[in-house]
Amino acid sequence: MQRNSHSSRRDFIRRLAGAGLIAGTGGQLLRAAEVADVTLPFANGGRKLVQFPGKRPLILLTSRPPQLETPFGIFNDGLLTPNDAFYVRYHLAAIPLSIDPDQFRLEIKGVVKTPLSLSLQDLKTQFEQIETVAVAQCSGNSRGFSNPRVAGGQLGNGAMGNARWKGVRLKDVLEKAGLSAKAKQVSFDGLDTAVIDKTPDFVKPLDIEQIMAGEIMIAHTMNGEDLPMLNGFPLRLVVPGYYATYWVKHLHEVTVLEDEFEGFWMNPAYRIPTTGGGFIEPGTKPEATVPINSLNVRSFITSHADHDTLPVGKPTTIRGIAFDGGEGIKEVEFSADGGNSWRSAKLGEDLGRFSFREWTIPFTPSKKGTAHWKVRAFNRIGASQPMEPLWNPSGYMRNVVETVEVEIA
Ligand SMILES: Nc1nc2c(c(=O)[nH]1)N[C@H]1C(S)=C(S)[C@@H](COP(=O)(O)O)O[C@H]1N2
Ligand SMILES: [Mo]
Repeated sequence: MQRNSHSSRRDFIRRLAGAGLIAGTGGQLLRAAEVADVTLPFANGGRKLVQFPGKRPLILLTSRPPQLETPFGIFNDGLLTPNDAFYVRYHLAAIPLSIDPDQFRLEIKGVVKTPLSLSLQDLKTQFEQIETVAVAQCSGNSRGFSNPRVAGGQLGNGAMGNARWKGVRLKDVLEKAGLSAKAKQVSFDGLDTAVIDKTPDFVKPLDIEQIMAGEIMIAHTMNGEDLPMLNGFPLRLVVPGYYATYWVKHLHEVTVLEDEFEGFWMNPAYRIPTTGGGFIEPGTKPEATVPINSLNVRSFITSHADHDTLPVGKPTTIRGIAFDGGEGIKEVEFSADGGNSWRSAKLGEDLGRFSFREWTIPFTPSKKGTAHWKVRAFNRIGASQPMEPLWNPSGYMRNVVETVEVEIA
């Protein structure tokens, strides 16, 4: 839908006109068309494929606020997730549906020497432009597979995506405003708001030290186009290697703080147990928690899905993706026999340590029957994935070694 900021806004509004199903968002109406039924592979996994403005048909979790998951097959089409296929997650029902890019301003305030009010033009002309390919993954991606089941959006594996983000360093913008020596954290607020007063506004903070490392970006461009409206037009925070809960969309207020930020979306929400890589004994309560932070290691087979049938004796190529929180993927192994024996896969093009990494392996099925294919990845510091699923009460950070069950005929 994006050609430039103006036409993207017009297109968005025009597309609202012709559609079917109404997905209310606060005061305004967002219309989306129901396309088909799909089933995710867990109890109550029946879903609709629904087409929202600027999006191809995606798996509907909730319409108010919009929560859409990417159909898994799309991850086999290429390493970058197309903008119109990228998942959507909001917490608050009053989301912006049209934003005038000429009027839009990003405010930098709090303990700074000079508060700034930056237009999109200012951001694109006054600061060095940088690019990073990075995976955005929801903390609760794959939550629907949790056993015992847990509360929260029952997501399959499609609440993730990999994009080439372009924008400016958050660090550069803060330095232009002039940081106080007392600065401890920075908080980020987007234009979406709650419909009910009692619901806390979605605000997330990050530590100054992390920001000063220079990787965190205020992004205005995604895969060469304006951000889609539903993915945060016109600006979003990109925090490479961190769960997407920190990647604040429609970012319009950046506040430098002397104290630690305290808010609902940091506590009690989005916390993980301090022990066991964020996991505890299934069904128990954590003794202590910390805010969720870096992505753990994951890998998937994308070329084949459960119940695919393959002819015995015929060579094929198995393909997939792997990623982690930024150490970088070092090795991917594939097992055709349920994890008894493993072979190294070939890694594809390296788009950077925060990106999906492609892997492929040639394989010829040698005997008929049901086969359990598995894949596991290792990062550069030797971290990998558990053979059995691990658990926490919020269903965050699932990274079990995935299995695809195929029939060799
Ligand atoms: N303004 C705003 N930003 C937000 C959120 C939100 O509710 N509002 N949700 C966060 C969460 S939990 C996720 S997983 C990602 C989803 O990004 P996407 O919709 O572009 O896929 O946005 C993050 N940024
Ligand atoms: Mo999320």
